Amino acid sequence: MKVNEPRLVEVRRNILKRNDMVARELRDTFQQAGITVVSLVSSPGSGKTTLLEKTLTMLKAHYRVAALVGDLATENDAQRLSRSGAQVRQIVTGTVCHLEAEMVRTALDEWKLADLDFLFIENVGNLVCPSSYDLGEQLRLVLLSVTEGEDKPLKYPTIFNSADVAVVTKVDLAGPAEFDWSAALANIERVRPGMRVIRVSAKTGEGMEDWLQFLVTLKG
Ligand SMILES: Nc1nc2c(ncn2[C@@H]2O[C@H](COP(=O)(O)OP(=O)(O)OP(=O)(O)O)[C@@H](O)[C@H]2O)c(=O)[nH]1
Ligand SMILES: [Mg+2]
Repeated sequence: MKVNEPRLVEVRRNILKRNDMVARELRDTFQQAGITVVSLVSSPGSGKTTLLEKTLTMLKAHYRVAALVGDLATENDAQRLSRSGAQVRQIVTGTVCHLEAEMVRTALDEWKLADLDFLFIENVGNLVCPSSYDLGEQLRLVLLSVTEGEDKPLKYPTIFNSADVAVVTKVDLAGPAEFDWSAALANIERVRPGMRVIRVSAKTGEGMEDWLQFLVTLKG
């Protein structure tokens, strides 16, 4: 440790190191179980749960699906997702603004992962904290709704950099929100060159076929 380096920095570094170790174990476990694990990060209210509600319902016809969902408080999102009939568990984080690998491991403790095809993990709505915490997922999605403004990738580059694919949500509202598609796509490209962008409206169903096809392709 460097002289005068605050102790807090060291504590944080240790937490992240420990998280990475647990995440690596989770990734191995998921791989051995043959389960595809997809996590979702975004700002609060950008449509994670709504997209998952539709996704679980539609995938359930052909795949065994489940979800974990993190929030500081309430079981609301788990209740919404449970309506799909999928196995769902809420992780209540209290004051913590992100999910950690250990929380995921504990939540999955009694689950038989080999009996599942897909597990979705909805992170706490936040564009900052979740970016540093690997959850052992195969794919991380960052959602950006058309009502948030096109500049979010530029303001929160780390979350876009730590994700694999961007999903632009609520596209049914693009017109009324005067969403500037070319600016948004250019901003994503600027912070994460080559990033794939998927466009959906969980409300109207626009783009949902492509989205589901993308997920099915992930399974190989
Ligand atoms: N018009 C429109 N509204 C949407 C769409 N998706 C979600 N919403 C609305 O956006 C609001 C927030 O949606 P949620 O799915 O709860 O968002 P979230 O990202 O899960 O929110 P947190 O878990 O609190 O971070 C709700 O009022 C939804 O009905 C969409 O595709 N179109
Ligand atoms: Mg939610």
